[in-house]
Amino acid sequence: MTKRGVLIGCGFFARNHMEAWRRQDGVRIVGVCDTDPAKAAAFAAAYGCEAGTDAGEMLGRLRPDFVDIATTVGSHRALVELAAAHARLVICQKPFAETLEDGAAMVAACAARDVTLTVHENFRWQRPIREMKARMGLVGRPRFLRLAFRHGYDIYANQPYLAAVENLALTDVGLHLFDMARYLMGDVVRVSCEAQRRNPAVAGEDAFCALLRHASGAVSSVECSFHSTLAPDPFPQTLALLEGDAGSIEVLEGYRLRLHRGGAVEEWDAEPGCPAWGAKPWYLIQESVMAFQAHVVAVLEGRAEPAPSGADNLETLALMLAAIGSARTGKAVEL
Ligand code: NAD
Ligand code: 89Y
Repeated sequence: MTKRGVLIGCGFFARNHMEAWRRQDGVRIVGVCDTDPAKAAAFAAAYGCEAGTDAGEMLGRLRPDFVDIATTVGSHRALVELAAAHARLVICQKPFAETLEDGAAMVAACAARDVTLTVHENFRWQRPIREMKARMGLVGRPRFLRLAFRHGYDIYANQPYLAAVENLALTDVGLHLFDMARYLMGDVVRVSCEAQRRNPAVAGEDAFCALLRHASGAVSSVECSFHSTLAPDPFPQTLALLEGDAGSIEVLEGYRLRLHRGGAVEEWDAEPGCPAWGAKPWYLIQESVMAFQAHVVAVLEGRAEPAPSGADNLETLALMLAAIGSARTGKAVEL
C-alpha cells in the first residue's frame, strides 16, 4: 500500500527530500507546508500535491503515514511534538535539537504514542561510508578512526543563516561527524575539543578538532573546517582512516577506498551515481538522501529499525554539546 507523507519546510535542502521521495517506490508526498505561502505553493506546483502554511491544520486533515520535517532547528521540537499526534513515523532533519531538554521531550512525545522517530542523518548513508562500514569485519577490532571534513566551499550562498550560528562547525557538520564516529566505533565516554573562528565574515566558530574516547577503548580524531584552502576543493566529502587490529580502511578524496591487510592493498571506486536532479558537488549528499529515504521506507514496512533513531541521536547531541563545553572550558568532558 502506498505510504502517504507530508513535508514541512520547503527551503533549500527540502528540494532534495522531494526529488528523492518522488523516486521512492510506494511513497507519495500528499502535502507540503511552509509558513511562507509562496514557498509552499511553488513546491506544491512542482511536485503535484497540496500546499499549506499551518502544519497542524494540514496534518489533521491529511492524516499521513509519515511526516518529514525539513525546517531549521528552532522549529524542530514543536513540529516533532505536533507530528507525533498525527502520523506513525516522524523524520526530523539535523540538528535534531538545540538542547538535551528539547531532544528528550521530542523522543518522549514519540515514545508516548508509539510513533517511530528518526533523524535525517544522511552522512552515514553516503556511499563511501556505507562501503567502509560493510568491510569493517575484515580489519579486526576497530582501534582508531580519523574523520576529516575540511573545505572552503561557499556554504553561505545556499544557507545564509549559517553565517550567524555561534558554534557553527560543531552544530552544522560536527553532528554528522559524531554520528558517523558513533556508528562506526560505538558509544563515546570522553571528549575534548578545540574550536576556531577562521572566517572573519561569519559570527561563529567554523572549525574544530575533537578527540573521542569510545567505550570500547578505541579513539577517534574528528576534524572539521569550513575555511580551508584546498584545490580541488573536496566539499562535501568526509575523508577517513579506520584502523583495526588486522587492517585499515581509508576513504580518500575522489571517492577512492583502500583496504590494507595482510601486506596487501586493494583500492576501488566508491563514487556515488549522480541522481537525475543532482549536481556537483552535492551529488554525494543527494545520493545519500535517496539511500536514507529507502531505509525509511523499509522502516515503514517493518523491515528495518530506524538508523539513527531519535533516542540514538540524543546521544550524538549530548556528545556535540559536550564538545562545545570542552571547547569553552579547555577541559575534557566525561559522558
Ligand atoms: P531553509 O531556511 O532554506 O528552509 C527552511 C524552511 O522551513 C523555510 O522555508 C521556512 O519558512 C520553513 N519553516 C520554518 N518553520 C516552519 C514551520 N513551523 N512550519 C512550516 N515551515 C517552517 O533551510 P535549509 O537550508 O533548507 O535547512 C533546513 C534544515 O536542513 C536545517 O536544519 C539544516 O541544517 C538541514 N540541512 C541538512 C543537510 C544534510 O545534508 N542533512 C544539508 C543542508 C541543510
Ligand atoms: O548544513 C550542512 C550539512 O548538513 O551538510 C553540508 C551543509 O549543507 C553545509 O555545511
